[in-house]
Amino acid sequence: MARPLKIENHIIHALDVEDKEKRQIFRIVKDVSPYVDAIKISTPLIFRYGGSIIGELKEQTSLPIIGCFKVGDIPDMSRRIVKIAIDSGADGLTLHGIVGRDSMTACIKVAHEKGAYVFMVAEMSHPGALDFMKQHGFEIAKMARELGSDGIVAPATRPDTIRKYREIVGDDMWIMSPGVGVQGGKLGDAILAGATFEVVGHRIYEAPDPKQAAKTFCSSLKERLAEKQLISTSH
Ligand code: BMP
Repeated sequence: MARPLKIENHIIHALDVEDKEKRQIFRIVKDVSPYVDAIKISTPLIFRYGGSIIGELKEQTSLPIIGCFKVGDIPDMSRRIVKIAIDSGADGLTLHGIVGRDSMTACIKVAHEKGAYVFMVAEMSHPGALDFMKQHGFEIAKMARELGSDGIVAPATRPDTIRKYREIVGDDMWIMSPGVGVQGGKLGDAILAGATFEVVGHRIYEAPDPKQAAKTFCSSLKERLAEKQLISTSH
């Protein structure tokens, strides 16, 4: 059974550190865990260390590990990717909604059978998302809701759009919002617009002291939310 994703700090750390040695990676995970709600890993870490790294990370933290593999193949392959990622220890996964309903249905089915959760990417945070993806983001979010996805991914770099995403998915789905920090998103903007979690990568793992960086992100975000008296979005 997957580790539950609790909403406490509203921050997910993107642990994109395949260039580091394992002992450094484990140190970061231990240090940042009190200040974030989940650890998100991506494909480069798996290529470097293999799928067993997920289990090793889980020995360092009690937080859930989200495999940000943006699964987006034909239904049969998508299902197999989701299955093997969860069997390797991933508690949650990201899926690429743009590939369509049949693949997403297959992913969600196997993830839920195995007790894991999924975030469907509706719109990405980088400028290239404006080429094709943004035009379909709201439709993808609607599909995510209809298919029973647990959450969506929407950009912290365009916080204004988050309001519309929240309207579409309702109050009971998570919105994970990447793009805070190096991509230009400002800490707190996405949450104040309706996101559940903001994703922070570089600004934590590349900081001279990742623990201090995570602690500062956590307290700054809490202060900002307290100013606006925001009540946590529950799942
Ligand atoms: P950073 O805070 O260092 O920019 O990291 C952002 C993380 O969020 C990366 O792991 C990236 O793959 C992920 N991400 C993103 O930046 N934009 C998206 O639209 C979707 C993502 O998963």
